[in-house]
Amino acid sequence: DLPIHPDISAESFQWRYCPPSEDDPEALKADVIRHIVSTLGSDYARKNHYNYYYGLALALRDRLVEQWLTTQRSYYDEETKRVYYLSLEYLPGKSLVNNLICLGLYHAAYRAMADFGLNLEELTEVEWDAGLGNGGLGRLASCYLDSMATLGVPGYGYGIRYDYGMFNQVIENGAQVEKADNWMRTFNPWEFDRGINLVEVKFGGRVKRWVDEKGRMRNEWIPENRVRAMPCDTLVPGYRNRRTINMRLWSARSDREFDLSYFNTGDYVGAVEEKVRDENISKVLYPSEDVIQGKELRLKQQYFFVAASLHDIVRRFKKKNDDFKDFPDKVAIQLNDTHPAVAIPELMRLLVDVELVDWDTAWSVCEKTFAYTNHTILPEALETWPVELFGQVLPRHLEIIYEINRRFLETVEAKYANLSRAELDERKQRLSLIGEGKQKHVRMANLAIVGSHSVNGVAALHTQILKDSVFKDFHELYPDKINNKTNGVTPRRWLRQSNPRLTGLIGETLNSEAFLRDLDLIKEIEPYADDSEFRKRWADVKRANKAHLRDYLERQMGVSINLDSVFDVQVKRIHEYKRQLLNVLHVVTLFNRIIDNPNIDVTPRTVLFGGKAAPGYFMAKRIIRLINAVADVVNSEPRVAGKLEVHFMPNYRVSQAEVVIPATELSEQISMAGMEASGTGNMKFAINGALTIGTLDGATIEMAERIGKENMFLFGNTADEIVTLKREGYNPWAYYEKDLELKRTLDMIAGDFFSRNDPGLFQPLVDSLLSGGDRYCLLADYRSYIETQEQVTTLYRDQDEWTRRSILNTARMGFFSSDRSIAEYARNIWGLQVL
Ligand code: B1H
Ligand code: IMP
Repeated sequence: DLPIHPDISAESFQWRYCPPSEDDPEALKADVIRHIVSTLGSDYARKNHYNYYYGLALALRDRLVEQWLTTQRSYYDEETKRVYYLSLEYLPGKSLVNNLICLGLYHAAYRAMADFGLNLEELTEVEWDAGLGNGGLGRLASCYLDSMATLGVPGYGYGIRYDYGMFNQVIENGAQVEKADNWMRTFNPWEFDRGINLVEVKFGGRVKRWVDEKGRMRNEWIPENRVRAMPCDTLVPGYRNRRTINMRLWSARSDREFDLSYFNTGDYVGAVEEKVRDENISKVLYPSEDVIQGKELRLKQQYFFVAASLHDIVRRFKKKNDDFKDFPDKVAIQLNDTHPAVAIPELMRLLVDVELVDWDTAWSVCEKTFAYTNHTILPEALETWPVELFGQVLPRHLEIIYEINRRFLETVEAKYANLSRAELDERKQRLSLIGEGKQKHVRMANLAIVGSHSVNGVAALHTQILKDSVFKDFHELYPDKINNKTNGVTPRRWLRQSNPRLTGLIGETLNSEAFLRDLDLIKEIEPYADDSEFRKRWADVKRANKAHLRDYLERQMGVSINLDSVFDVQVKRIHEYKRQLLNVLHVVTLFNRIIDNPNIDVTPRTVLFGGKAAPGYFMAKRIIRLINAVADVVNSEPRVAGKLEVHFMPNYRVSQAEVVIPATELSEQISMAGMEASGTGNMKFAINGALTIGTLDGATIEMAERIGKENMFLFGNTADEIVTLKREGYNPWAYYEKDLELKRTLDMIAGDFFSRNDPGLFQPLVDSLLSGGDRYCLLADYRSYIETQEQVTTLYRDQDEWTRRSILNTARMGFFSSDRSIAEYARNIWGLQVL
């Protein structure tokens, strides 16, 4: 019989527990051939990967669209409440294997391709990652769509179809270079462009006011410019449940073809230029997670997709309803951070100006419809817009925001009538939707909080920080609004797809694949942690995954890493608060110890880094250069050979994560406590059996509560301790002066040990830690990190115990399925009953 993976036997779980689908390989083969000929206009006799990838993808799309039609019709027939997830970012990665798994067709396709003389795994290399997001926030949106489809939540994802997604990262001379991600260069077989259902979106202009025949004050937006939004649907199947939902991404299309005035004046080129300018709206994803840039184009992107989406939502509502009071019973809208918060004034505009609903009713509809998820407490990432810019792009919305604010501050006055005038004014200033200062600005978070019935954080600690500090005043005002929904990840992609070997072992052991739908069931492998035979098989899976990563890195970057070393991995966006630099300090410390003591009994380590820096983020880019410089020195030093190696893996993205995570033994989650809202990489690693070295931050805390602290490597100051440390006057110099190993490490970096040919290159990094005040307290956590890394080294020598803990980690991660997160959103925020 055919093996699924070179090293998975035909008797394994995958072979036996995938219930046979109705589709046999023969039917699939016929469809693939038909698409190669009729859709691609190509010759099926040419057995190239390109033809067969597209042929197979289109054959799958046929099946997806059939499921989608029945699913959507059932929503209409049952008049169910729908959930709209509005997000400026999605990170689906590749779709082929995911869709095969969800349709239950993986085996049929594997056999079909084998019959053609092709290997399914190789076909997947034709597909490009859909990288329409920065990182965690975008990938979370994709996991949530997967879970909505699987749980049968009537959900829709709305967003932007960027022509250029997240840039591709290339490393040249140790530095990050950004290359445009031209993912649309080739035809996208997963998408349906709906060129006839264009929606008009307006920008700029002015507001016309008049009193109508019934004596009503009317406001009408007279725009300066109109752009059209074209919907492109990507179908998202549930896991083997015949349900399919969709992600609807809007692409900007100019309206100018019909603007005859240009042609009349003979300015043809001018007309085309303006057309291109309009279409720029959906041209490119902003590649920064950390600093809000406040660019006009970004505001236009936000309004563009919000207006088009709300138009669609209202259209769908109106098919079966006519009273807008019923809107919140039929529609829930989740705002993925404040990026789509302009949806609140837009719905007010549609209701009040267009549908002529009275303000109070409209406002009550808004509050009941919207819910807002916050993903960050970084002050520089809290979104604000200069009032002037906002008014130029969205004049009517600015008026509406002012009116929302006027009424809101009135309720604040009433509520705090007992306060002194001065205290009340201060409180109003803090709560106001409009911030004063050098320049007046709209505070999008305040708007989102006031306009929503639910505000949620993404992990328990993060939510507590929102209540206690970032949104303290709002929490006092609305004690029931702020709530927690701890993030989760989909076990379909982050276990079944990325780690077929481990999935096979678990499935075979439990004699069921039900844990892929109900991850709580995975706890049933816990007793096997004490079974030495099982532990051996578990360790074999990890080793096979490590070999797979070694081969991948050999192909991608021409290095061959040591299979007998502990794979120590930090992959995530490069940011100072995530403290990749602390990891580097450990590497340099280890390097020094080995050089000092050639007979030292170390556990061999391979330290792997990956992640993109925002193109304008100087420090993050310099950290990448340091990692590469340290790697150069370490990897070419014969005295540490076989004991320590370091690599920066270029272009970290979803498909790379799928290879790296299952091979990882030590997961680095070392942000300064209180800074990482949740993290989701932390969950993916632990589900795949990595042990975590980490701080008590984000969802790592909740992982520790379930996995048990004794099965993780926790270190460093807690969030409370960091607050105290800073309040009492944190002084990094004190640590530098009293810790000789730390001093030596920093002196080497500042003293050009890693930058012989580029003196001073890393001075800014060391300055940020010393004279710069060390905002993220690396020095305060250094010693505890180093000592905890020593514990890692010691435990790794006891492979059996390491494996036992690895099994316990996986077994206790059931809570972190995105199915659990979505079920909580559905019950507590969206008012849906799920199972
Ligand atoms: C997260 C962002 C983010 N938090 C601004 N904030 C962006 C902010 O384009 N922008 O302007 C884009 C993204 N992303 C992450 O969300 C958190 O840092 C993680 O801790 C969290 O796990 C993830 C999902 O909740
Ligand atoms: P939309 O909800 O209008 O975007 O349509 C999505 C799909 O749902 C359509 O292609 C139809 O298959 C189905 N659909 C749309 N409207 C109705 C309806 O009124 N009754 C049943 N099915 C519908």
